[in-house]
Amino acid sequence: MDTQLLTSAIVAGNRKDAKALTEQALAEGLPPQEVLDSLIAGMDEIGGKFQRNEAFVPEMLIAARAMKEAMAVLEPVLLAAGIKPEFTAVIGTVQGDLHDIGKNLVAMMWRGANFSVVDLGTNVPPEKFVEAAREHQADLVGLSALLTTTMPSMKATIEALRSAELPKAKVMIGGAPITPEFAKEIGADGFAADAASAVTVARELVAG
Ligand code: B1M
Repeated sequence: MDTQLLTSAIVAGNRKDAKALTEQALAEGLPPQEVLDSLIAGMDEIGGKFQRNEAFVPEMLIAARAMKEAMAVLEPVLLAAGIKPEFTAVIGTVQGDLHDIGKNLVAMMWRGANFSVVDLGTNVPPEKFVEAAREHQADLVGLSALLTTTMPSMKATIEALRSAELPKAKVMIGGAPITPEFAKEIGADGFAADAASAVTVARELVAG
């Protein structure tokens, strides 16, 4: 089977095809890692389109849903083959902030890039980020904020993470009011303006 078909099914957000083609690829004996790579390529492609304004939030959500269906088929096979996500990320919207649409998109894109993602939800206090980062030995902690009034919660969370001494946990922040300058000022390791670049930045951060 041409794995490009799988990639295209993800880009088109065609969940029926994504599931059926994943089943077919595995039945034909394609290595599960190759199937996974083709699905990730689809998420990368839709992410690129999103950045170029050729696709928008609904298309991203539909692609992520197709990815989820395909992964439900693929995951048990990957597990049986001992293939698991190399990196773990913890993500949440910071304390005081209930906005989660953008954060959910970032989480979906990270999952699409084969990160294991622990989503803590919204209104997450600093100590909960620390606890989760420690428990899951996170490589990456993602903080989202949509309100100017909750930006200080990001600073408090980064301070809590730093004083908890979690040496491998890199911190990325994002959200509509966040700028690269603010990220630098509060000591974040990275900033991403949208869910697609959140994947690029995450890959750079965990690569060291
Ligand atoms: Co609110 N809200 N809201 N709101 N809301 C905004 C953010 C606001 C700009 C509207 C406005 O006044 N024009 C304004 C903030 C002003 C400011 O602080 N500068 C505002 C306000 C004031 C409020 C309330 C205070 C209103 C009130 O009650 N008086 C209140 C606060 C509640 C609280 O959080 N404590 C409130 C409530 C709500 C709802 C609950 C009604 C709802 C949220 C529903 C939900 O999220 N489940 C809501 C919504 C929907 C919005 C708007 C309309 C849309 C936000 C959104 O989802 N955008 C928003 C106005 C607007 O943006 N047009 C607004 C779509 C989403 C895909 O984009 O979240 O930016 P975004 O995410 C992007 C990037 O930012 C980035 O990637 C995403 C995808 O590309 N990104 C990251 C996000 N997180 C990232 C993390 C990363 C990296 C990238 O790394 C970890």
